[in-house]
Amino acid sequence: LSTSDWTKQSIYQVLTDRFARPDGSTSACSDIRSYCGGTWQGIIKKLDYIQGMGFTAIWISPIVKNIEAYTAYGNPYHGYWAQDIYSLNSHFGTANDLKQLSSELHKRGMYLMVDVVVNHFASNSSPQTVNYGQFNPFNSANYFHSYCPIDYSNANSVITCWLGDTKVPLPDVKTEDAGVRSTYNAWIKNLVSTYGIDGLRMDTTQNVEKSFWPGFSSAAGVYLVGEVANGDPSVYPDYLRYISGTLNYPTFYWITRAFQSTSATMTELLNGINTMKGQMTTNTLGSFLENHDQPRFPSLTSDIALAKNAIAFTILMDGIPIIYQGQEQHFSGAGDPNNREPLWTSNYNTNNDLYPWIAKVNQIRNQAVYKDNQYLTYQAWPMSPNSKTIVLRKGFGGSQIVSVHTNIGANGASYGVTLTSDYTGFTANQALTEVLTCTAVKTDGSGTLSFTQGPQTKVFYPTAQLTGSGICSSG
Ligand code: ABC
Repeated sequence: LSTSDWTKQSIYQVLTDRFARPDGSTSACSDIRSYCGGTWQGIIKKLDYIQGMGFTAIWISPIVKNIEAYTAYGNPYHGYWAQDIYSLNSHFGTANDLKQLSSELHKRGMYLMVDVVVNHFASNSSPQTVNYGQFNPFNSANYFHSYCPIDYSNANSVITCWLGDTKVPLPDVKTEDAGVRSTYNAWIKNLVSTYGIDGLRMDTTQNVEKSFWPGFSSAAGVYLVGEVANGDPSVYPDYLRYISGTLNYPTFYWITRAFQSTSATMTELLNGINTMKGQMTTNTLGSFLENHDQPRFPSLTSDIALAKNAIAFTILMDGIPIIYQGQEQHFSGAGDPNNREPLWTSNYNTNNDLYPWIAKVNQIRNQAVYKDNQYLTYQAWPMSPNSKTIVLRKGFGGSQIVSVHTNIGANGASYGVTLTSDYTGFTANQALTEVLTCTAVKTDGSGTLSFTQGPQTKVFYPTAQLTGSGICSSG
C-alpha cells in the first residue's frame, strides 16, 4: 500500500502476545515478563472488536524467531530480540496463520502493518560472550559492530553502538555493509510478498544510518513508518528525505503535557504544531498518545475527560492515527512491562466510555476522508481561544472538521467559546452537527459559531456531509 493510501488509514497497535489467545481464554497471565499466549489466530478471532472501533489497519509485533531464553528481563514476548530472520516466532503461530491473518484483514478492506527490526539481534549473555553462530543469517562477529554502550551525546555512537544493556545486549548489525544491505533488501521483499504485508513499522530508525532506508524502502515497496524516538522536531525534516513517514514523537510529548493535568496550558502544543507544519508535511507521520514503550496516559491522570480529549486530538490532528491496544479500556500501566497488560482481562468490553468514543472519532475522520479527497492535504490549523482550549480546523471549506479540545477535566466549569468564520471557514446560517453528542447547531448570519464548552471534546462537521453515513442517524 502506498504512502498516500496509508494516510487515509487509522491504525490499531496490537502487541501480539497480549491481544488475544486462540482459545479465547481470559485467565490472568502468570508472568508479565513471559509469553502470555496471544497469537495471530487470536487476532483473527477478534477482528470485529478492532474494526468495530473504526480502525482500518493493524500494526502487529515483530514476527521473526527470537532467542529462546528467560533473561534478566524475561522472554521476548514483545518480539524485538531476533535470532533468525528466516523463521517465524512459533509462539505467535505458523506461516499459514500469518497468511490467514493477512487475508482475513484484506477481506474486510483492512491492512496489515508489521513491526520490523534491522538494527540488532539479541543475546542472553554478556556483550563479550555473544555466540554469533546462533544468528541467521548474520552468523559471525564480522556482521556486527564491536561492542560499546550508546552515548546519546554522540551521533555516531547512536548508530554503531549497542542498544540493550550488559544483561541482554543487542548486537548492532553493520547495516552500512553492502552485503548486509542486499541480504536485508532481498529478505524484506520476500517477506512482504509472502505474507501480503501492506506496511512496515521500522524499529529503532534513529539507530540505523539514514542511507540504509531508501534502498530498504524500495525493496519493501510499501509505506514505512520509522520509529524516530526523539522529541526534537528539528530532526524530522531530514528523516523524511530518507523514509516515507515517522512516528510523531514530538507531538506525543506535547499532547501528553497539555492534557495530563488540569493546570497545564495549550501553549506548548499550539506552538509545537505550528513549528512542525512550517518545516515539513506532517500527513505521513504516525500520531499516537500511547505505545508499548511509554507510560500509559492514564498512569499520569485517571481523569477520563482528559483521556477523551487527548485521544480525540490524536485522531483528528494531521497524520495517521495510531491507538495502542488497551487505550480503549483505560488501562493505566506505567513503565515497561506494566504498560503491556493482556487485553483479555477487560473481557473486550465494548460498552465502556472509551470504546464507543474512539469509534465515533474514527468514524467522523473516515467520513471526512471519504467525502473529500483533499481532506488529508489540508494541514491542520490549530488555534487557542484561551489557555485551556485548543481548536483544530482540518479540511477545506464545505467539508472541514472543527474540533475543540479542553483540559478543564471532568469537574471543570463550562465556558463560552466563539469561533469566527475567517478561522472555521463555516458560512452564514450553516447547519452543523456536533457529532460526538449528535447535536444540531447553526452558525449565525455572519458564519460565527458560538457554543458552551464543557469537559468533553466537541467535533463540528457540516450536516450536509453526513448524508448516507449513518453517523448521528443520518440515513
Ligand atoms: C528491556 C526491559 C526493560 C529494561 C531494558 C534495558 O531492557 O524490558 O525493562 O529497562 C525491546 C523490548 C523492551 C526491552 C528492549 C531492550 O527491547 O520491547 O522491553 O527492554 O532489550 C524500540 C521498541 C522497543 C524495543 C526496542 C528494541 C526498540 O519500540 O519496544 O524494546 O528493539 C531507544 C531506541 C528506540 C527503542 C527505545 C526503547 O529505546 O532508540 O528505538 N524502542 C532517548 C533516546 C532514544 C531511546 C529512548 C529510550 O531514550 O534518544 O533513542 O530510544 O531509552 C525525550 C528525547 C528522546 C529521549 C527521551 C527519553 O526523552 O527527545 O530522544 O529518548 O525527551
